Amino acid sequence: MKKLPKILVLNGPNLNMLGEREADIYGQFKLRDVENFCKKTGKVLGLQVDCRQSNHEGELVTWIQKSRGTYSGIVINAGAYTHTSVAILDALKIAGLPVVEVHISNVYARERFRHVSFISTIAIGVMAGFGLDGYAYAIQALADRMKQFNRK
Ligand code: CA2
Repeated sequence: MKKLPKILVLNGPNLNMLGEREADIYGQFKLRDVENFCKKTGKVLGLQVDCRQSNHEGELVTWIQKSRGTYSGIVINAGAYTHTSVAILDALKIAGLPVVEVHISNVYARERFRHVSFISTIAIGVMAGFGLDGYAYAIQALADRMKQFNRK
């Protein structure tokens, strides 16, 4: 059987707490729902989606470093590390894969410190404010980009 292209979906700190608090900002769904939704979206698009979450910057960095050669693209909601982590930015640069940044909330309608993103400087695009759907849009964007590149 032909192997499907693989997409890595990464979630950062505190996203394991989804559905437990701040439902007004982040909705009522849980991380498990995000991951199942991403896998389902991938299946429809002919992609294998692997999902990981960590509260640790270094663990995220290691997974990103190792993604090269295995994955065709990365969807990342780095949580608060979005606004602080040069280490995650550098790892994404090293991996050299197309990246789509996701935020469940509209970070641009929130505190100013959330308007800054290290990741968006190298992302092909950013989905913010679309809740759970933002992950599906991000996977779709990677699938479209892969099709475009394979045509060339
Ligand atoms: O909107 C997003 O997806 C964020 O990446 C979420 C991060 C936040 O620091 C970013 O500025 C925007 C925080 C995730 C915290 O998740 C929680 C889940 C349940 C209860 C409380 C926080």
